[in-house]
Amino acid sequence: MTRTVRGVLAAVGLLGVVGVIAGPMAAAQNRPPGVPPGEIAVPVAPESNVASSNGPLRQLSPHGPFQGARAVVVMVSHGARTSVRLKVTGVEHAAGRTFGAHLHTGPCVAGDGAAAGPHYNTDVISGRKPVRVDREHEIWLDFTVSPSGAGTASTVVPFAPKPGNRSIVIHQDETDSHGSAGARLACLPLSWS
Ligand SMILES: [Cu+2]
Repeated sequence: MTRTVRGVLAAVGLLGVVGVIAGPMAAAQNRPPGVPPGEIAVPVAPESNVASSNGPLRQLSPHGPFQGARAVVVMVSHGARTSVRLKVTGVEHAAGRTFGAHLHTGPCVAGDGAAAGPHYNTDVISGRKPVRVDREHEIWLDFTVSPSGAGTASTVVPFAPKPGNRSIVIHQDETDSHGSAGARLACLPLSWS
């Protein structure tokens, strides 16, 4: 197993998305013929795709509550099913508040909220009409900040987002039924190919 894969699996475990990889991991216990003892085959690729990102949030609003905050996001796709988990830390002064968060199509550029583009919507990307805007067709990760200044969110969607230089954008408000969540406050880049 490469260092990269081990790192990603550690991050996945940390975030509690282990259920997603428990199947393949369990399968690996039955060593296929030809795999020497002491080596573990972990069939993560090609049927699974893992993308992750971990670091300081980039600020999209000059005096937003996410100055100095960090986030980690892990996205695991199995065929047409994708699990995404987000954890934000370092927002003690916003304890109790709920923020909207989504996967957006464009990159995460500090000071430029528009660069992130619209929500990643699987109907829009695949040209299906009418476009449905909900948590089944977009990746919504709203979170509420705990007293210790952390927030987590997870979602499972029935599609696999296409690769690109994308971002998780955190908004000022909870996401409403139309997918709106107010001003863009911060973002975390999420790129995969
Ligand atoms: Cu958004």
